[in-house]
Order: sequence, then structure tokens, then C-alpha cells
Amino acid sequence: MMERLAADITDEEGTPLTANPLADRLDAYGDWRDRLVADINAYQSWLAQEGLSDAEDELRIFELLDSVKRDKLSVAMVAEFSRGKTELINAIFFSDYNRRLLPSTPGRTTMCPTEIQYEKELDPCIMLLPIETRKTALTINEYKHDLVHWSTLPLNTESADDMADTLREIIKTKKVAVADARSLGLSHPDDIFADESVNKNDKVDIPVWRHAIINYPHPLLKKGLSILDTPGLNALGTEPELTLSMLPNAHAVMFVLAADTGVTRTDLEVWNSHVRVATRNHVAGRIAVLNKIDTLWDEIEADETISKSINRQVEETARVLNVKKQSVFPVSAQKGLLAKIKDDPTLLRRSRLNDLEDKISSDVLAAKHALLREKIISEIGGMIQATAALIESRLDSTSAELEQIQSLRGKSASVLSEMTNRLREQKAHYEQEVSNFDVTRRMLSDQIKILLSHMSLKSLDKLISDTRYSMQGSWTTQGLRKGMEVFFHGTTKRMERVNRDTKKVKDLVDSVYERFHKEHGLARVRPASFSVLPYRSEFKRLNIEAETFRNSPVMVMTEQHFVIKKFFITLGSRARDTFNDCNRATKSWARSILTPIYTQIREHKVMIERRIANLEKIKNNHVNLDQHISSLEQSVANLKKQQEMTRRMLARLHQGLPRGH
Ligand SMILES: Nc1nc2c(ncn2[C@@H]2O[C@H](COP(=O)(O)OP(=O)(O)OP(=O)(O)O)[C@@H](O)[C@H]2O)c(=O)[nH]1
Ligand SMILES: [Mg+2]
Repeated sequence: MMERLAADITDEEGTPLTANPLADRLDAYGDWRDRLVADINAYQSWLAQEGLSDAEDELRIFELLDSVKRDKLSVAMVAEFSRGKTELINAIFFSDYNRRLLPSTPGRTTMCPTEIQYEKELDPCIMLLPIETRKTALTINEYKHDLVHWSTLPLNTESADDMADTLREIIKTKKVAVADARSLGLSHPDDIFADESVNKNDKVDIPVWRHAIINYPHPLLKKGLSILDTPGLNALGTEPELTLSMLPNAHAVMFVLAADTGVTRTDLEVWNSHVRVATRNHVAGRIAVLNKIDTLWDEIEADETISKSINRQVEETARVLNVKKQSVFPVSAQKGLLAKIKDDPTLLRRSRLNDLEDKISSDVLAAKHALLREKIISEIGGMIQATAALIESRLDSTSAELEQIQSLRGKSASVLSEMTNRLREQKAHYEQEVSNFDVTRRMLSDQIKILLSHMSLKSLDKLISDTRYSMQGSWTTQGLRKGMEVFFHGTTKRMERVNRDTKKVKDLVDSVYERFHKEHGLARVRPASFSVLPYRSEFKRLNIEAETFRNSPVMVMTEQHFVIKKFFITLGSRARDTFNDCNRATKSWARSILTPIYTQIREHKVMIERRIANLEKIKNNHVNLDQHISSLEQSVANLKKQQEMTRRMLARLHQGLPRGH
């Protein structure tokens, strides 16, 4: 579903009234997120106050809130070199700096993947990971957890000149012997690292840094935007982490082409080997940008002729990439940046930058909103439902008690005794049931242990060692092919087991609910099913990725085994994340379907005991019947209020993005 925001409001001509739709929508999105955080906080205090929460729930809510606060909208730029990725970032996001913030020049500029973000715990700075770390088995993501390996340079945000100077560090290169470059598993545009006839002592330029993070307090970044700028095809091939995890994790991936070059062979290579597969699971965020349309402008030509020629090129691009024409955005980053700096609306319109910005701020942000909402619902939706079920069963039994006590009015003491006796029998019968249930409970706990073992780290280690064994130390495309067969066969098997065992657990829980409902009138809850689909499609994507990788040109390198090893390591690390995610989700699912029944079973016993105690009090004249009736009425009213609160909270979770402000 796509919500419309205030930024959508247009005047009669249909022009947006707001100047920066992206900033506005990010604001609205941020507000929605903040309100949700406040709601969840209020909900948690309410749970604690009503005695409805437990330590594990509290921890989960805490973790969820923490991750919601850190939530980011990430946009990645991918292209062959010199298509204008960096210029596009400057134009869309940083034009208010009134100059080029990131270095963009003819020829190869960006040397390493660069993330631009803002974490308020850090001072403005750039963090750089040395290229030599490629020799280790750690992924960039793993290095992010260990900041000692990074060089940090402070950014002087007061001076644009100082900043631009510091940022130039990112694009630095150094001269090393060909042999050293080979040992780092780098590739070279002219294939000289692969060419055996090149003297290994010859000097070549290589990037100084493997990865850069810019921490910069720009308003958009403060609102949670994060941008990934990437270097061209060579780096995409040699740093498999980009295609395996960074691009798939981005909410939007902009693939940049240039109108003056058209779609070249290497552009297609980037598209087919990296962008298409990486964005397979979120096509909404895949955007093709046809940059440099100003090269088609000609002073003499009429606007209409230019328009036609741009249109033709858009159609051609869509055809070659095999995407819809609507997903190709013709722009001029350079003129757009200039127009924004000079405040020239005519030039800005000609640059068509606004269309692209609209796309990011509507579709991409809406998809992102849906994603976060799903995450929150899956984390605490079950928890709220469990609370709701508990309240319902309290309400049921309190209402039943009220009815029974009301029926005592004007009755003799013997009726009272009879009632107490019946409740005692009910209690004995119930206790028997609960002790029988202990067997089922043990069975459930065993089944869940087995279920969790499929996606445990031990299971992953076994899978990886099976894979390695099948490759027999052969770090070649042939070895990789065998290895990947074993690997993906293993992941499929595990997914099948998870699927089968979650069904088993659910069936058992269903039957428990059914029995307690029929026999003892406990609230009937319909436990949710567990879906392995997201994990299955992630492995499918990795599989296609592995196949594409095997057939990609980077495989002609002499240091093939190096690249394959790197790929293998990254794949393992990506698989570990997916195993972890799946495990976490199954755990949370199991908890969400079991907690309500366990709590209800416990509660029901307490309720019967309380009712017996109350009847005793009435019998011994410790409580007056009318007083008791009115206190029960009070409880019923309170429980109804609690019920209302959980309903409201569930409704809020499902609410759409607000209509701006
Ligand atoms: N005419 C024209 N030139 C542009 C446009 N956008 C970028 N350029 C120029 O193209 C060259 C490359 O731009 P960059 O932004 O550095 O390209 P990149 O994709 O980041 O390139 P690498 O960092 O080398 O991978 C620069 O000289 C830019 O000034 C545009 O819209 N029109
Ligand atoms: Mg660049």
C-alpha cells in the first residue's frame, strides 16, 4: 500500500508546492517512527504497571526500540567508472553545500566503496580501512565491529575547503609492485595483474583504502539517510561483499548510465552480474539512471527535438536492460547541481533531477516504511496478542465469577457450599489436566530444540565444512561449482526441516489450545504460522549470485583462488547472518505462540483458587456479597479498559505512514 503525504499536495499546474520532497518525507517518516517509539515505550510502562510484563519481553522491546532508533534509509550507487555516481550524490543530497562535496573528476575517481552517514555518537570524521586488510579472512562488515583497524580523520565541518581536502584522502592511490597488488587479489582495468608477461617488480597504482565511512552531520543524514558510493566494475568484482550483502541490504540501488556513452559492454556486465541479482528481492528499489542528458542538449535544437532524442535513448536503455521504461530516469547530475547552487529553476527543470528525487521519496520511502512496520509487527505483534489473550481470559473468568456471585443473592448457605464444592472438583480436574500437560510441554520444548538446531551456528559450521570438503581445497571455478552444489543443497534441506518442524510445533500447540478451550473454557487463540519464505528466497538469491560470480570475467584472473576464497568467506558470512535471522525469528515465533497458552494455563489455576477463597470469605461473613459484587464489576471494567489499550496498540502498529505535518 502506498500512502500519500503532504509533499504530494500540488497546485493547479500539478507542481509540488514543497521544495525538497525528500527532506519532507524523511521528516514525516521520522515523525512516524518517533511516535511509534513513544507508543511502544508507553505500552511497556503500562505493561509493567499492570504487572503484565516479564524480563524477557522487556529485553525484546528494548532491543527493538534500539534498532528502530538506529534505523536507516540506505541508497546505493552502482555503475562503471565515470558515469557520474558521485556527481549525482552531490546533486541530490549535498547541493546545499553550494559546491561539490565529494570529489568527482573525469577518469577513475572513487577508489573504494564509501558510505556516507551520520551517527551522533561519533564526531564528524572519515574512517578508512587499509587495503592490506584484504589479506585477512575478515569481511568489511566484521571490521566495522572492530574500529582499531580503521584510520580516523576528523572533519572540519566549519570549512568547506578543509572538508573537501580531507575527503580527497578517500581517493588516494599508491604505487606498489605488481606482485604485491596480485597478493592483495586486486584486479586491474587493463588486466595487467593477470598478465603473466608483466614484470612482477613493475610498479602499479592501487587504492590506499579498502573502505571508507564518512560521518557527517548533514540534515538528511541526521534523519537517517545513508548513502553508499561505489567504484566501478573492478572493485565490484574483487569485493564480493558489495554484491552479496551491501547492495541487497540497500533500500534503493541506483544504477547509473551515461547518455554520452550509451549502454556499453561493461555497463551491461555491472548490471547483469551485480545489480540485477543483488536487487532481486526488492525490485521496487532498483532504479536505472540515465545521466549526462545535457550532452544531448544542443543550443540550436528545439526543446521538442531534444526531448525526443532523450526519449529514444530511454527506450533503448530500457530495452537493453530489460526493464520498464518508467524505471529509467534521464537526468543531468552536473546541471542539476549547478541549477541548485545558482538557484536556477529553468535549468533544474531541464536537468530532470526532481523526477528522480520524487521516485526516491515516494516509492522507496514507502517500501522502507512497510519494511520497518513488518519488522516491528513480527517482533512485538505476537507479544501484544499474547497480552490481549491473557486479558481476555481474565475478563472471561471474572465475568463468570460475577455472574455466579450475583446468582447467590437471596440463596441459602447450602447453595454456597455446593458452589464451593463444585469449584473444588473443577480445580482437582484442572490440576490433573495440567499435570498431563507437562508431558506435552516437555515434548514441545524438545521439538523446539530440534527446530532451532537446524539453523544453529553448529549446523552452519557443518555445512561449511561439508562444502569445503567437497571442494577438496580446489579454489577454482570447478571446485566452486561442486562446493556450491553441496552448500545450497544443504541450505535447502535445512529450510525444509525448519518448515516441517515449525508445522509440527504449531499442530501440537493448536491441539493444546483446542483442548483447554473445550474442556476448561480458556480463550481460544489461533497461533500464527511460521514462514521460511524470506530465508528461502535469500538463499536462492545467493545461489544465483554464486552462479553469476562463477561466470563473471573476474574469473580470468591468475589469482583466481584468491577471489574465490574471498567470495567463499563472504558467502559464509552472509549465510551466517541469514541463519541467525531465521533462528531469531523461529525463536521469537515459538515464544509468541507458546507464551499465551502457558500464561493462560497458569492464570486459570490462580483464578479458580481465588474464586474458592472468595466464596470462603463470603461464607464466613468476612466479605459482604454486595461489596464483592461491586469489586468484581470494577475488575471487569478495568479489564475492558486494558483490552481497549491492547486493541489500540495493535491498530497503531498497522497504521500507515501519516499524511505529513
Ligand atoms: N556533462 C556531464 N558530465 C557529468 C555529469 N555528471 C557527471 N559528469 C562528469 O563525469 C565525470 C565523472 O563523474 P563522477 O561523478 O566522478 O563519476 P563516478 O561515477 O563517481 O566515477 P568513479 O568515481 O570514477 O567511479 C566528471 O568529470 C563529472 O563532472 C552530467 O550530468 N553531465
Ligand atoms: Mg565517484
